[in-house]
Amino acid sequence: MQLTNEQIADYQEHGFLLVPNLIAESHLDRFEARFVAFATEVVEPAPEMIIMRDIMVVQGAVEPATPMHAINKLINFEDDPTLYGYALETQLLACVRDLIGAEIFSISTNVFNKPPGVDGRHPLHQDLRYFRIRPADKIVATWTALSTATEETGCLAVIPASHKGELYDHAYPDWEYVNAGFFGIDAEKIGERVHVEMQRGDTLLFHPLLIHGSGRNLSQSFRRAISSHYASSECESPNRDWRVGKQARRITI
Ligand SMILES: O=C(O)CCC(=O)C(=O)O
Repeated sequence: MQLTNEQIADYQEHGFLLVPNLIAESHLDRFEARFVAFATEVVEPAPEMIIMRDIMVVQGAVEPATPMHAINKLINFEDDPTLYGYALETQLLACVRDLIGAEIFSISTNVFNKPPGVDGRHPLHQDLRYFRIRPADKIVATWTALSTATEETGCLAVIPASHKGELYDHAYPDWEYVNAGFFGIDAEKIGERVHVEMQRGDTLLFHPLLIHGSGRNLSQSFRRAISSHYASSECESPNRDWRVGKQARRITI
């Protein structure tokens, strides 16, 4: 076991758990360098990988200072052994298995890049909105800071214990610039948000019903994170078998 019984109880009570210093510095360097290589087109994207540009850049509202200032995220890195090394990190898998059981699949992967100079907010949302598999309690997200994440740089904000509620309707927020797929909920009445400040290498584990989002990056540096979702092999989906989906990978180590 990687997590203590107290940590597991904490996760179950609040819907999230911060595990400090989980991933080695040298591994973070490797993931970040690989991400930059993809984002700057030094390396061809792996199959299925998508590199997304910030909406303000796409619409010409800001001129990115460097190519990295144009990118908001990279998704689907399952076919890149370097980045996917994140999803196979020993300590990370141990935490995930402590929360959802031994037989697991990774089901989605992301690198989040929040550059300075753009809006870049991620509205409050629940990740279950993006998944058809259930039960929710057998799915967990991992989000590891690749840079210091503070309120100033646009760290994650969560509504503690909101995972005990329902899956809310999601829609694009009424903001001038919203990145593609960044759906949100009207969470004002649901609870107080708490900012989760993190150091590089810290990992947040969170439940797919936990309401969370992130603010603007008001600093001069990038706020980056690498993330994966995992589901127990016990999960089911309504139509086709999710286990043979393009992004699903059985974890065999
Ligand atoms: O990294 C961010 O700013 C947002 C991440 C997020 O919302 C998520 O992992 O679901």
